[in-house]
Amino acid sequence: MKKQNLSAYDPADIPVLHNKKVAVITAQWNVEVTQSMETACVETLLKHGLTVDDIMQIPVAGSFELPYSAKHIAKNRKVDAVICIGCIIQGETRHFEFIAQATANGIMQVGLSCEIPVVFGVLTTNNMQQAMDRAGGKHGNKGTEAAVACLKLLAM
Ligand code: RBF
Repeated sequence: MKKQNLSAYDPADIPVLHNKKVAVITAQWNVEVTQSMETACVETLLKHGLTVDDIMQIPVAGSFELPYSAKHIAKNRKVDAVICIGCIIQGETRHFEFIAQATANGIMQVGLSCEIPVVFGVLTTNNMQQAMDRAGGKHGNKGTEAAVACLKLLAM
């Protein structure tokens, strides 16, 4: 089966969008990873018609805070979509499974309940190397992919 890697997307597949407001919420745990994803995400949104004023960048403590803040922004600010960026890395304890599960479920629920696109740009990796490989390394940048997913949903 063909591997899905939207980092190498065809720009022609994505319409240029105007007057769309997007919030990019970024967890600050493993910030070297999430910062790189956020930058790639914002650059991609800017390439496809959004302006700096259309993009709201919001830092939150960790990935566990992403669902609540996504819901808060979706309900209280005039945004057309929310992109959640985070990086959860497996440690010695079971925190990984609890945080990853809650974050994924929570983000999905916000999208369904608020009825706007809420994109899951959260890495769940075994180690830092796997995370770096996906944040501008050999597996592309999942921040770019989150932006592409968002733009495609906004164009639906
Ligand atoms: N947040 C992340 O975004 N990525 C992590 O890898 C991560 N690891 C954590 C490990 C432990 C043991 C704890 C207690 C928290 C961790 N968090 C992580 C933070 C979590 O998402 C959240 O910000 C805090 O639990 C406060 O609600």
